[in-house]
Amino acid sequence: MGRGLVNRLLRLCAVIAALTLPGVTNAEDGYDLWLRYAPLAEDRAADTAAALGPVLVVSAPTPTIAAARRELERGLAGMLGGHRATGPGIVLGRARDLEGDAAREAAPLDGLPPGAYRIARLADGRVLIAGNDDNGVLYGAFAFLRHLGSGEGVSAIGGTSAPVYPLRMIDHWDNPGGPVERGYAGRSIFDWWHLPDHLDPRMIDYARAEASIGINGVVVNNVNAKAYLLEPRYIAKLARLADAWRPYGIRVYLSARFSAPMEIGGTGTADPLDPRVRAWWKAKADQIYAAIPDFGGFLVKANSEGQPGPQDYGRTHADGANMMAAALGNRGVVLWRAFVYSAEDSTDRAMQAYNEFVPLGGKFADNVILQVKNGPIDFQPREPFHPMFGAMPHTKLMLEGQITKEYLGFATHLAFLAPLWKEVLSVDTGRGGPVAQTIAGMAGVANTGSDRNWSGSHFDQANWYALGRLAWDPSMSSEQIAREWAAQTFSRDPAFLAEVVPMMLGSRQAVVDYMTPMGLAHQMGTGHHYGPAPWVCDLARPEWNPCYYSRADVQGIGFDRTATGSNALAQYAPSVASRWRDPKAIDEDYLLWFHHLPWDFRTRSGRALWPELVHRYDRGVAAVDAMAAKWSTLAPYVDGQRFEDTAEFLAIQQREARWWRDASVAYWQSLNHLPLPLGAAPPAHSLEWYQALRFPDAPGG
Ligand code: GCW
Repeated sequence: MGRGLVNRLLRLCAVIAALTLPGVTNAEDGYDLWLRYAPLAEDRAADTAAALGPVLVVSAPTPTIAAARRELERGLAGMLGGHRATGPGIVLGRARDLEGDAAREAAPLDGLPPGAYRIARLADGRVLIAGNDDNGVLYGAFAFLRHLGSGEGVSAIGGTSAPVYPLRMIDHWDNPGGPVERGYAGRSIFDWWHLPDHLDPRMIDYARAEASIGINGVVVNNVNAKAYLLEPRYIAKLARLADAWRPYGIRVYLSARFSAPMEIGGTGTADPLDPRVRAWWKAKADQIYAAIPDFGGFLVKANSEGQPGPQDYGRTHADGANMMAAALGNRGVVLWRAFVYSAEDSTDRAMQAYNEFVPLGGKFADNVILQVKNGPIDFQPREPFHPMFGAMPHTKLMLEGQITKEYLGFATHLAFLAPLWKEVLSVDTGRGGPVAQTIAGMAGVANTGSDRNWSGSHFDQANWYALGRLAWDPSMSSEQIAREWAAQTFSRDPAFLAEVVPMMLGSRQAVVDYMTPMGLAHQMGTGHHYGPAPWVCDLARPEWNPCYYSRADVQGIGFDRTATGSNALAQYAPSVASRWRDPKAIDEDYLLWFHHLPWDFRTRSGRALWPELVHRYDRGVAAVDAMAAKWSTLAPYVDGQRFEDTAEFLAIQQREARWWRDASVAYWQSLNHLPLPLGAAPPAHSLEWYQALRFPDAPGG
């Protein structure tokens, strides 16, 4: 019997078992995300109902406080099931509006940043949810529901929490016509056509989801931006969204095309030092602020991948960013992307952003923040941290992560990304502490779309969730994030969590192993980035080719970024570079990122490099098989629809992990002519078979 059939039978048995168990609803489509507010277990619901009473709002009912109250009522109604809350009430309000015992309990909020909240039990048994501003009240309400929803009892819930970063953003790469660049969850959720006259109610659910994880800024359009989004008709549409999201603490931002003054303003140039251009941006900003008084600002991709920018006029990135920052003044910020690499420059691509920006350190206006991808190339399954972090102490930087899985199997592969971001946030830059301490905020490239489940897969919702939680508190562990997400999204049953949390935590490493083990990168298919294509070596620009990154030949594999090669290593602090300089001492997860090595190089396992690579590919494939097997046992805890959706995706992932492994192994073998290590399975097909595959329908392009 084939593996596929066995898996299907196992799943069928599991579904039948689930249908016979009480308490598991049979079909959920994932629309409710982690805000399902599923009923608590019977005795917990009874206890909770006895411990909680009506919501008593002590502050003026601003739209934000009203939203907090509505959410609490909705969440409690769901989680208490048929029980009525008959205990002491829930006091909800801003710290400064509280009196007596409640005011004393809220004192720890003093001096904390906007958005901070405190949850406490008052002497009379009431629960206090206090914020130091309206948004803090809202975040506190969501936090209280999150704790309950994760399975904690009322008496265990309490404490103070404040966001670590003021900027907690989601960047949409949505094109106004509907397609989403690198989007794998359907079309854009923004209905520009019907705006401003009609607001899709989904926009409110969207705002609830963002607020529940602390997101406070949303860029609504692709960084490969169209100028016309800055035209008055679009400003009116954006204003409607801003009005709808304001109660949820969300400010709207626009990706701005640098050449907009030429394209829609008739300035004839976009030179940032030209007075007409400066006046145009100033007038544009004024026009936007007249419609959206709390407009967040502009996100700009300039002089990168064909986008216009200040260098078209011989000016620097600082000239361009500062010009736009001056137009915004103290009303907003310019998020200037550091993802630049030049069409002409033959320098190692991994070094170009650092070379471009670090000399400009300290030259950016106060309201400019450089948005830097987590690694120096491009959202690969694993990269070392970007060397710009810590290298520009006089300029603000924020970290950009990619929630949408452009290079990690699209929405189909199960890969929980908190460990990827944590790896970067917690690494010591050698220049003023870990990355988390060198940044002013975090942004995540969205994975939302028109799919009912928002994210294209149920488990990809976890990545959206994780980005927000880490932007609130980068010290949270991946384990804690996975646990609270899974409890709210699927089931609070400890037996379920004991299985699903470790599965999530290991999932990203599995992708690294079957796609690009040991520091390999960018081996994906041209353009769409779907599937393996390590053999591609004939594209116009060197750094578009997978072979540019692998440098594989008959002798060896890997990119020499030490002093004998590109010396990208020199962009890191000496303490970091010294950890990575020696191929015998480097963390082998980065081995081939920094070193070109012979196929017989002895790795730490004792195996030579070639068998070690094959071992890692196999380990990745085995990990996916294990995930699928594990999931097949979890049907009793999950509704039928989401169980089956996930099972089918895991089956695809099993197939595609093998494809990645086999195609890669076949290609490396065609170069090194080495036999497979003992016991390793030969690729299922010839190299030519893999090379002939075409994917005209791959999404996200
Ligand atoms: O990862 C690459 C993507 C492009 C994207 C670019 C960027 C929006 O392949 O689709 O463009 O990065 O981050 O600007």
